[in-house]
Amino acid sequence: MLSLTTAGESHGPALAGILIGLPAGLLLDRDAIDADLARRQRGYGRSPRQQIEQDRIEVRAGLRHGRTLGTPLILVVQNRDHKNWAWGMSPWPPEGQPEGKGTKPVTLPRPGHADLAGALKFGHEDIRNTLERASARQTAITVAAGAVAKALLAEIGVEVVGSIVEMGDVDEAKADRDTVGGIVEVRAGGVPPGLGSYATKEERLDARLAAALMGIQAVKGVEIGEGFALAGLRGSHAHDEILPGLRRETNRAGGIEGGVSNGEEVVVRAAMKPLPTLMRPLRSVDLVSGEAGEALVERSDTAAVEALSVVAEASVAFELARAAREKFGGDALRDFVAAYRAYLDRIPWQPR
Ligand code: EPS
Repeated sequence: MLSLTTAGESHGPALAGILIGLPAGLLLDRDAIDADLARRQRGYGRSPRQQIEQDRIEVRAGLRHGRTLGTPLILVVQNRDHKNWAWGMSPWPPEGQPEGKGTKPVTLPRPGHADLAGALKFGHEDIRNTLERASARQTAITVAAGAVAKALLAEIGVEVVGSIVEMGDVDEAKADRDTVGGIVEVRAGGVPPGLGSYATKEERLDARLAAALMGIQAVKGVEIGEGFALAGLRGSHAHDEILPGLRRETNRAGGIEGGVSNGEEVVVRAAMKPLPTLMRPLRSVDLVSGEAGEALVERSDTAAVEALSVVAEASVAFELARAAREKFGGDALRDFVAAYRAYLDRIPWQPR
């Protein structure tokens, strides 16, 4: 089984991920991973933080001479901004006067952020102890792991691409010191039928993709194929007729029926709310004094919809790779590919 565990605070020393279950022998291209990390950082409306960070992947275990060993892969991305928070985010602060950023406790939670719920849940008096991990900074590791997943999927001809469907007007919002959200779409071509299962709800591919996308910061809605629009259609217009050669003329189901991929393109969408850190803050309450006030104002993105399209692409790729690994197994990459080919020999379906 493929699994990813991540760690890291936004302004801490580094972000890390441990990816377990990759077959041995998979070639990983450092430039391809770095290219995805750079795509995530670009985009309209990003904060000045992105001029400080220039994310580069470091691999600390599980890779030798560019190929996976079949052992845990440790991915690391350094936080260049950490030098400005060296005392404030130090695991063990040095003796002497606190200096730099992050020394003053944050006590005014931002509506829409994890600030209030996180501080109450974990008993944090300084909201920074919540917001640092809740931050979308950690999606850098999601993207690195997604790039690895895409390399595995490429071995069986699966390609995953994210794009923007809709986005608010960034220039206008920035002038108003406000933020905007948007909608992104991920399409995966070449996905063979049979990934995921209807046997239990945990195995359903649509449920897993929805959880993966909903797990990304600021995502408030997910749909598969025509999603919400299907609710208003008649059955005769909502499904994809099966034609000779097992071809379909429509793909309203978004490539998934009964929680299982059906051989059509997998299509998923995610809706992102406007980011909750506002330069013109909303009303809040100081958690220490109990007095009414205005929420924390921090450097923030006006929009991160382009970044979301890259993170969503990575998240979908990871789930599809996980489902493919379950279906085709393989300690060695060649076993994985051989099982895929044997399966294609058995079923009347060919990739387009
Ligand atoms: C984020 C706040 C901003 C974003 C950050 C996510 O960070 P900072 O407070 O350092 O300006 O830039 O995103 C990233 C750092 C990143 O690499 O995507 C938040 O509160 O979620």
